[in-house]
Formats: sequence, C-alpha cells, structure tokens
Amino acid sequence: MSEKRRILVLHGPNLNLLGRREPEIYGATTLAEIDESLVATARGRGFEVDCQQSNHEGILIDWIQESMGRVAGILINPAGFTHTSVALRDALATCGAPVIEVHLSNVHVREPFRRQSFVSAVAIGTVAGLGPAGYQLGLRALMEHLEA
Ligand code: CA2
Repeated sequence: MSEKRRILVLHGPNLNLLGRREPEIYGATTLAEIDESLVATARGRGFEVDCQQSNHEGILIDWIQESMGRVAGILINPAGFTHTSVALRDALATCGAPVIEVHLSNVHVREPFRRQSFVSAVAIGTVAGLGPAGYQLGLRALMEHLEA
C-alpha cells in the first residue's frame, strides 16, 4: 500500500498493561483489542495501520524517525512521556507527518502535572478522556485530514 495511506500508531510506556491493571482508571479493554479495532476501521477506509508499543523513549523516537517518508500520519498515546519528553516532541515535530495525540483518561481532571503536554503543541489535535473510543475518533480525524 502507498505510504500516503499508511498510519503509524504508537503507544507509550505501561499501555501494554491495559485491561490487566487499574481498570477503574484505564478500563477493561486490552491494547490488543484497541489495535484490532484500529486495523479494522482503517482497512474499511482503505488505510493501513502499523501499531507499536514500547516502554522506552528512545525506541519510540527510533520508530518515529524510521517512519519518515513511509507513513502519512501518526496517532500516538505518549502515556507518561507526554508530560516529560522534549525529545519525543522534537522527533514528532521533525518527522513531517501530521500527528494526533490520544489519551484514554481525562488528563485535565487528574493530577496537575498531567495538564502539561510536550506533544500537544506539535499535534494537529488531541483527544482525551473518552477511553478506547478516543483512539477511534483520533484515527478517523487523521484519515479525514489526510484525505482532505
Ligand atoms: O490517559 C492516558 O491515556 C495516559 O496517556 C495514560 C498514561 C498517563 O501517564 C498519562 O498521564 C495519561 C499512563 C499509562 C499507564 O497505563 C496503564 C494501563 C493499565 C494499568 C496501568 C497503567
């Protein structure tokens, strides 16, 4: 498939535990279920998604760099790195692809440190607080942006 219809989905640290720990905050849906739903939605609209999760900042940055020229857009839940990583923000800003930021929880009603995102300023938009549906909304918005 052409790189114009390929989307990289990145999940940051600890999101591999989704559905298995802290369901009261992050819900019962597993990361595999989220990824499956994204693959199906993208396919139904003629896009391909490549979903990756890492607990390591440098690995996420390597994947962003490797995706340059190979993907049309990036959907990312940077998890804890949202609030700490200038390096991740720089990689996203440099990669040239439109970025949408997703958070399962409403980061604005939690601890004050979660209100700051290094990623938001380099994203075309952010979805927060809508659970796994937020990934679907973010993906749909990204596909619409790419087709516009
Ligand atoms: O709400 C989100 O999606 C977050 O990106 C999740 C991050 C948190 O640091 C951000 O402030 C908001 C934490 C991800 C931890 O994921 C877990 C999943 C299941 C069990 C424990 C942690």
